[in-house]
Amino acid sequence: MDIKNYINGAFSPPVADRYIDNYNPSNGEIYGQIPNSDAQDVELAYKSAKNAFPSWSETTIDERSRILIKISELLEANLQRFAEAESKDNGKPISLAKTVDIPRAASNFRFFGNAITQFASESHESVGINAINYTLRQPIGVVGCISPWNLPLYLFTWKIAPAIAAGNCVVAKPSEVTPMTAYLLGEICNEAGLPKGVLNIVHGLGTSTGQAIVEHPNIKAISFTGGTQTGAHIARVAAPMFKKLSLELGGKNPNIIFADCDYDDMLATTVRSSFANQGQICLCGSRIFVEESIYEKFKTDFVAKVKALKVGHPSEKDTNIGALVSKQHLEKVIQYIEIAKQENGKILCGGDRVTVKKFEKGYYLQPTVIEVENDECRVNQEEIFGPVVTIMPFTSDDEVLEMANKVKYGLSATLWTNNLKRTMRMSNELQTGIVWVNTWMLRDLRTPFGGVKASGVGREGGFEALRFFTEAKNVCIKY
Ligand code: TXE
Repeated sequence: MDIKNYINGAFSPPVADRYIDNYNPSNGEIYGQIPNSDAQDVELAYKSAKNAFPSWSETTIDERSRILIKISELLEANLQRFAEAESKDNGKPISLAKTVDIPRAASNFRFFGNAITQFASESHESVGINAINYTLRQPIGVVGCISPWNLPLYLFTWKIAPAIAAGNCVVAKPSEVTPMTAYLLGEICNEAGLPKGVLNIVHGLGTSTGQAIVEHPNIKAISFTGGTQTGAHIARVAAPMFKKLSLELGGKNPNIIFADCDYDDMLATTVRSSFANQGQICLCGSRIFVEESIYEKFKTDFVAKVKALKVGHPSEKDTNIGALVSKQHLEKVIQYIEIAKQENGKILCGGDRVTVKKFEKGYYLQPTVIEVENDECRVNQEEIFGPVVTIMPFTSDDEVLEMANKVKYGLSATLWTNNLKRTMRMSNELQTGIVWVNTWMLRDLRTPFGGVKASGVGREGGFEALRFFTEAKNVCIKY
């Protein structure tokens, strides 16, 4: 299926008529073409957004809210179709797309459709000098949203929904690796009555389409989720133009397991936090630290559970692990398994490609558990972003805290313990934007989401996102 750009409410081919192949990771075959848009297409998208802005920014909150909630309902009504498209484009099990990706994309629109009706700003009375200050929260204008391939529609809408709820118009680019559900979203927006030009979607490579969005002098804010290197590059390009930036980047998250935890719950959740979405979630707990007294037991139980996971075609109901997103990504992950071996890492299970019958060219890999000797080896420090985790024992709170913090990333951490004192100390001292205690990826969309250190700058979610997508203006009236 070939796809087109969505500009000013219409579907159009790229001006230069250049395309890139779209692969189905489950069988390695090309199944469509996507536009490789350039600066001319981005300019068209920008103009359409700019023209829509005066009217959209003056549209009542009730009306914006109504349209966002309508988009949410239409996504829910099209759940099966969107889940199939997401699974085919990305390689993820259809069961996951159906229970997580698409419902969550719908929630994003519903959530921000509601949140905007509650968003308020402050006023400050300057007592004794007869002055009152109030803050306006004005939409920025035209903003850029650039998203990755791991949770395609889920992360795309996580940016777009707050941007348009706050009254902005958007030029958005999904990952060129997984463009399909973003393409389908255009139809839904038209059906929901979103005015033309409020959302424009341009497809293409990061280095051409994405770069043109970031370089555009009048796209005043960029919300980006993707790799840390790309984030650093975007920051360099955007800084001289003083753009507002929200960057959600990589992670290398510790999963810290104490002997006093609820063992069965921890074990089942740890399988998920290690391998959900083939390990391709920035929140996956890819470094597992286990208290020495339960280390051997955990190792045996965990490896047994991981070996029981079924790697298979994404459309099959009992598949736990689908295909990795692309050939290049599969090769990158395999390379890390080789690095682990050179570093004396012990492969406890997995490590090899899987051939799925009838889909021999698909990008399948066994879920892999590597026992490492020290926490400073490369596989324990660098983001692999695949179905690969490391495990090692620890003996004290101080030791594990130090190891947990000794990486360049700081997105999230998971803690398994029933000790309150320990919970409080650890969650205060872990250098991450998110700490989960006795759970993983339990999301409340009102909470701030994002990381510290090389995991990015800024926070998404709730009012944080609405603050990002608005400019605060103070008005001071003397009376
Ligand atoms: O991401 P990129 P890649 C990590 C993960 C992965 C690595 C690289 O470790 O292996 O990043 O993945 C667009 N100007 N994460 O290379 O390139 C690109 O087109 C503007 C973590 O696939 O960062 C896509 O839409 N845009 C992560 C988006 O950026 C540019 C999720 C992300 O792609 C651009 C994905 C440019 N110059 C990967 N270059 C997470 N935090 O969840 C690329 N893009």
